[in-house]
Amino acid sequence: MPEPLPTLDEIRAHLDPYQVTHLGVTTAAVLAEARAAIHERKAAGLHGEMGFTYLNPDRSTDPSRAVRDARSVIVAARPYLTDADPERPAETLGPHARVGRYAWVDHYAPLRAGLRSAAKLIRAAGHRAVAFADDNSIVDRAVAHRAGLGWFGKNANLLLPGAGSFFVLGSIVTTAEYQPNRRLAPDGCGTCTACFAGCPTDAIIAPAVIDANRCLSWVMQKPGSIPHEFRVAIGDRIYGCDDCQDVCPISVRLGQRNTVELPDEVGAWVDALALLAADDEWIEARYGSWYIAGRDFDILRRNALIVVGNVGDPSDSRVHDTVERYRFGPDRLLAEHAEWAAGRLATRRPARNSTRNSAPITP
Ligand code: B12
Repeated sequence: MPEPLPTLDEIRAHLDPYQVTHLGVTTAAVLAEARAAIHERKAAGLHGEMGFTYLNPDRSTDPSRAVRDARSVIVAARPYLTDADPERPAETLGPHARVGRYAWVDHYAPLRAGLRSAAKLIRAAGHRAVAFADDNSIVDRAVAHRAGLGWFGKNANLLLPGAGSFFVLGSIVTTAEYQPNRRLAPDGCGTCTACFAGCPTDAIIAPAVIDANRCLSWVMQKPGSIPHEFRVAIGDRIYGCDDCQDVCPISVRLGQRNTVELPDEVGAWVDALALLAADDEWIEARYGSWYIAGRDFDILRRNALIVVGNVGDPSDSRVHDTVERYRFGPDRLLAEHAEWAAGRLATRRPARNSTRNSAPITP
């Protein structure tokens, strides 16, 4: 005998310990607008050669390709804002690189665990049900939007009414029938354009449209050489960029209503020199949950060299020795970035008789 199908309220209660704060339901119909947008942006080159949901847009915008005969998509949001941000380590400890909030700890792991556990309850009732979060199989924001969880902000993030955008999203695609949402969340951005001005690389080219070629989040994930025009703008970032959310008055103010507690060990800052001295195993043990194309950890070393150039102390011998080691090392990509870092450090060296000791970090 199958178990009874859990109600949405029972699923909500089940997800509570996983700190899922918002839940909605939509049908498994094709995500036609997202499909059209992906095709258009791909044709216009705005995807910057990204794979993910752009790999097979017809699949990632059709929930029934993820789960045969799917009827419903239950969409969940989990906050990742915290009450207090870890302080930047002291300058004497060497240059430290900034990590995007969503990656300070693995926020997807508890979200996936909760959704998988809830999917199990639905399967026990005799239905198919599979959990997805940040997976190539489904466009998370599009299902969340249709489930009424939030509106597309001008910064492209999904903003939850009364809560903002500092949320990760995930879903359960199932053959079970749940009552779908019929009302989309109204736009809450109004006339605000703070994110346009706040993006360090002008990557927001129209409301809710990102040119991934310019979005630092992708620039830092993409393999290969980092275009020169973005290297200073990267500043002290190594993974992720929060600027379009950090300048969003709604997300900053309302985000405080939904925060998560973090463990004592949080990866908000990366010791750039330690990373540049480490082997792949060390890097994987600490940052293995990040998206790193091909598990090629030189991508992080490359980013760390940019950070060292931008914020390292030009008179610190540890900084100098690290950059020189890479400059004359065997890897051409890293040597080229180290060469750039050396040049950048030289421009930031205090001029004789000058009181200024660093150039501003502006593009
Ligand atoms: C590819 C991707 C990226 C790419 C490209 C992002 C982009 N905006 O194009 C890169 C690597 C740059 C990236 C960066 C980030 N990402 Co990302 N990323 C994804 C991924 C894998 C696929 C997204 C996708 O397919 N987009 C397709 C395009 C077409 O959709 P869209 O950009 O949302 O566009 C919609 C709107 O434009 C709307 N629309 C169309 N016309 C119009 C017109 C108007 C006026 C309006 C208002 C809307 C509108 O319709 C479009 C289609 O639905 C998802 C995970 C997933 N599986 O879905 C995570 C995801 C979107 N990312 C996420 C996060 C957290 C981030 C970062 C904040 C991480 C960081 N700190 O660096 C940044 C934010 C950058 C930004 N401002 O978007 C979260 C977003 C959560 C949220 N609350 O929105 C997701 C959902 C992952 C998750 N499961 O939680 N990401």
